Amino acid sequence: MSGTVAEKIINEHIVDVGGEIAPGEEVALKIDQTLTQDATGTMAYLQFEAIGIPRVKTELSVSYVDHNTLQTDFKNPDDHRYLQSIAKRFGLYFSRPGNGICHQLHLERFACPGKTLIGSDSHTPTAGGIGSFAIGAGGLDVAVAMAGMPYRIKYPTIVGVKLTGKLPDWVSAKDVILEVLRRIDVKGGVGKVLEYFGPGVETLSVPERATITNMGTETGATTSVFPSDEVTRSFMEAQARGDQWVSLEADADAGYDEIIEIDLSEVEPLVAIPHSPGNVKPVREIAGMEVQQVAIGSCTNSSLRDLKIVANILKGHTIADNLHLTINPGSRQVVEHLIESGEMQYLVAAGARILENACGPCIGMGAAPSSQGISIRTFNRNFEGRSGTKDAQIFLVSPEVAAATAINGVLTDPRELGDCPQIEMPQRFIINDNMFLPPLQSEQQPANLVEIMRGPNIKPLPDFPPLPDTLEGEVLIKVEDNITTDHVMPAGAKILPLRSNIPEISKYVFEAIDPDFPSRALDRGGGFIIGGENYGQGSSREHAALAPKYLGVKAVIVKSFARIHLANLINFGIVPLTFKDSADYDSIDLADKLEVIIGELRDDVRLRNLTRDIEIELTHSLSQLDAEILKTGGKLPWVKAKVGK
Ligand code: MIC
Ligand code: SF4
Repeated sequence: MSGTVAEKIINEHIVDVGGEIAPGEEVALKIDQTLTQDATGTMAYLQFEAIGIPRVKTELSVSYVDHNTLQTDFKNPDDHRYLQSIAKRFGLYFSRPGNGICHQLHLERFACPGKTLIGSDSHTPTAGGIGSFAIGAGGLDVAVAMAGMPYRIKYPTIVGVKLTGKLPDWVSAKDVILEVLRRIDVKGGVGKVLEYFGPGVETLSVPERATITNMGTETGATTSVFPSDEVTRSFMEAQARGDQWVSLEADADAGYDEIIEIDLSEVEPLVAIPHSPGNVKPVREIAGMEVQQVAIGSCTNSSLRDLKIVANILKGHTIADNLHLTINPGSRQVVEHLIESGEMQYLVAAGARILENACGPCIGMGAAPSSQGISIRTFNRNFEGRSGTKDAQIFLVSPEVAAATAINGVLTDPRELGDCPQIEMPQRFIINDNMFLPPLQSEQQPANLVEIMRGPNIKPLPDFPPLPDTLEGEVLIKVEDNITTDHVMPAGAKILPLRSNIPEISKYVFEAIDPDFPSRALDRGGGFIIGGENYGQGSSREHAALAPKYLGVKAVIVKSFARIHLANLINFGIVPLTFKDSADYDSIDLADKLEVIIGELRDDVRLRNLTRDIEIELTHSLSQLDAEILKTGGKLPWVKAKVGK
């Protein structure tokens, strides 16, 4: 059967088709690989333990540590110890802190063309750069996949992004994905896969492709994918993984549901301005703005290619007096190469602060900007407050723009710097896997003797009772469009260490918008959240569902949802409902008393606003299985019942 790359991988992995195979219909996919990171991982493995399976059933599962790397007290190191013992006990690879950022490492060492991967991190589609079908999911969905059960997605619409031409000097992969975001914005990808094709593809290396698929997440897409071609083969050979390469291209007669065309030779340096990755402008339009910080790194732009270009732009310069420059390399392999080639010296000599191989400032783990600071970052998200400084302004750019800005002290279009340095990539990467602890083989020490190390920060999961037919309570908060999971459940150095302690982390729900929310929710015995379009965009963190659940949130009623958050709400027994008529959003206010009759969640749902004495119709996108899971109280009790049988 002819098809696109995405169709080929999906069709090869379908284990169950809900109805017919058509966009929007649910299909269940066999999952070959999983990944977790530490900020979502502790919860995912607590859930995996609760399911009660003796060993992961995937081909490969990796537990990375890259988010919670500040060790200001016992909490993060205790969680890391827990993760290490879990990996040993249940048959996973463990990537030790300092090894690097999960997505960069997975691309280098494990991702394979044609394989399915789900990860408890929204930027898991980074592996799409190598031709893997890689999807971000909540931790519980990853736990369930590790237990060998399939992962359900709505069969996506496949958007073909046709690349022609070749990028000019000073323009790079980040500008390509910013161009995509400029065109389709932060919800233009919902329900879709962005599949890249055309003659421009072969001009991009695998890490450049991965920058593009990584930040496809910001469009709301289910995933993004590139074909696996000779460029992929060379990358895998250079990583000593040539034997894992397979060719994977769309057939000549494959049809895309929609097509976006990008002539790479026409792309120019772009910037996403505060506070959305979709607010994209040419750098030249706002160049000259004074900057207090430049931060280079993150899973979008921390590959060897990216840091080499930065090093060679900075060579012989000193960073401007008015700013500081931080650099987080994506992996230790990147660092080892920069040391070997001498390029690390250019970075250090220019005045860069070399931070650890981890997410770092991207998730507010240090290097917060100054008050009202302007920070130019190569990252993927510029949501308000995410940097750790509420009134900072974050601008997202390519490594070339970041380096040029670090030299000039003002936002700079790098084309002003004259000739673009040329970089040389190694034929073979330095392979040193000593920061990965491989899974125990069954003939080694029996895994069930491995002691699981639980620190006092790890609290048991809350209970999830079945849902009644009618939900009652008051409106606890009413929010606007594009609310991110960073709004619902903030991250940063202070809150992230509480990820394995739901009662504690719940105290910060909606902290930046309405700090009284947690106490009000508990006081009122729970209730409802009302929101606008694209509610829950951004991360995969299930805490944005788990913590509101703990506070008694019964349903979230909005104009539309982002994909991963919608799944997380279902997983934790919060009913996700949408207005049948968006205008009804205006007929509900804070503190209104509501009655929502959900019944078995088969059909539309009636909402009675007791305060205003009106009734409105709500609807939902729940499959029969979703409805069953919700009524049981969420996915954990549902899976436990299944495994028990
Ligand atoms: C993010 O970039 O927001 C995170 C932190 O990586 C999250 C995961 C998390 O909240 O732990 C994500 O993107 O899924
Ligand atoms: Fe880490 Fe930032 Fe990437 Fe999230 S987006 S995985 S915090 S580097």
